[in-house]
Amino acid sequence: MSLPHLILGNAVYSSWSMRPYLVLKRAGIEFTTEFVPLRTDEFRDYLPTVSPLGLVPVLKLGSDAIGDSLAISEWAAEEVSGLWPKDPVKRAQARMLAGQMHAGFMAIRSEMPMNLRRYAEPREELDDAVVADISKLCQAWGSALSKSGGPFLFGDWSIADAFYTPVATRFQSYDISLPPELQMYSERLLDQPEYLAWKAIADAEDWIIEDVDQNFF
Ligand SMILES: N[C@@H](CCC(=O)N[C@@H](CS)C(=O)NCC(=O)O)C(=O)O
Repeated sequence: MSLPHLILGNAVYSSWSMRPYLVLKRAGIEFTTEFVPLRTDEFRDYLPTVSPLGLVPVLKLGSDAIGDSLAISEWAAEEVSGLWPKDPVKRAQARMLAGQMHAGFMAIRSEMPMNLRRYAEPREELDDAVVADISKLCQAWGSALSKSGGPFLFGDWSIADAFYTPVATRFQSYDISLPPELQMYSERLLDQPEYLAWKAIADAEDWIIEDVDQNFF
């Protein structure tokens, strides 16, 4: 049987792609990768042939495909223990926070797109909806970290931390100031070997989506 094969979008912009990459790496699962540039004919022609949803990320397992960042992460957690907290309540809470990132924080996602080429460039003005999302997110991070004592949301690193790593890049890109303990957590996420491996791929990537790259509003 061939290795699991993870099909991904641009490392610079695709936050959904980054998440299962971090999880599979942390799990120590051996896998191959294939990056396909978003918003191109190549993507539009190819993805529907490999993914039931026509989106990245998609994990190919032989003739099967899992096409969603959280579903791929759940598959990894079935293969390898330790990706969710052991304690059932903490595990449910970690799933709650990962689920909230997967389904919510829409203003952060749309108004502060992930762009790993952007560094400490604040937006001129933050919409009220973005400010509200940041405040909700800080509350969620703060309460998990104060309960667990850190260093990660539920003590040991978990899938919930993978799901918030792209947010940490946005905080850095858009120079969002955070309370000191949340700033430390955010920086810690960006100091993990799995993220640094992803960042190295992004740094070597020369695909550009102009309206994201030039959107220095
Ligand atoms: N809920 C999905 C979202 C995946 C998603 O929206 N992927 C985007 C890229 S980051 C995509 O494939 N876009 C392609 C398109 O819109 O044509 C997940 O968690 O994987």
